[in-house]
Amino acid sequence: TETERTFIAVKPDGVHRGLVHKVIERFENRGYKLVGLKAVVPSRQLTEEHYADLKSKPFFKGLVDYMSNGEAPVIAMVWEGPDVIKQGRAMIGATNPLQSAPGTIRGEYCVSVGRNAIHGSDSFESAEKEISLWFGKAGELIDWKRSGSEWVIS
Ligand code: DAT
Ligand code: MG
Repeated sequence: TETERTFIAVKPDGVHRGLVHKVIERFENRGYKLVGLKAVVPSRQLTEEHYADLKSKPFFKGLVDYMSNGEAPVIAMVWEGPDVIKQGRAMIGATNPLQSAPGTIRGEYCVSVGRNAIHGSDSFESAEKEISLWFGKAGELIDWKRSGSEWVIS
């Protein structure tokens, strides 16, 4: 739907590498609306919940360490607009950057699955779960109308 929302996060490697503005630029240019944004050093518990479906994977501990060690924050965002969950995943590219198409964020900026710079919700259910996990407090998400949105969404 037009008011569909997804959780997008620039991971610590992407923050170190100065990619925050590149990510925002792509979503903003396309016409999506930013309804939440913050820098967070996630606790291990938050990170483990976020990646709960990967708990049994051999890389899980390393993944949680790197997300939550505080060497850089995670830049957490919620973006809204038509089909944004699926389109956001397409804009990000395949999990393994060596399989990410040129033109996608990972396909432009990354070469390693353990340093793939960005997260995006992979389904409606994940988006709901991740948005409430990272932006659970009242007032953290803003309902607003982008000026000129009638020239972007008909
Ligand atoms: P995605 O981030 O594309 O949704 P995922 O949910 O399967 O991918 O995995 C979450 C993150 O875990 C991924 O962005 C990077 C890390 N990861 C996945 N597979 C990995 C692997 N084989 N080795 C190291 N890290 C991996
Ligand atoms: Mg995933």
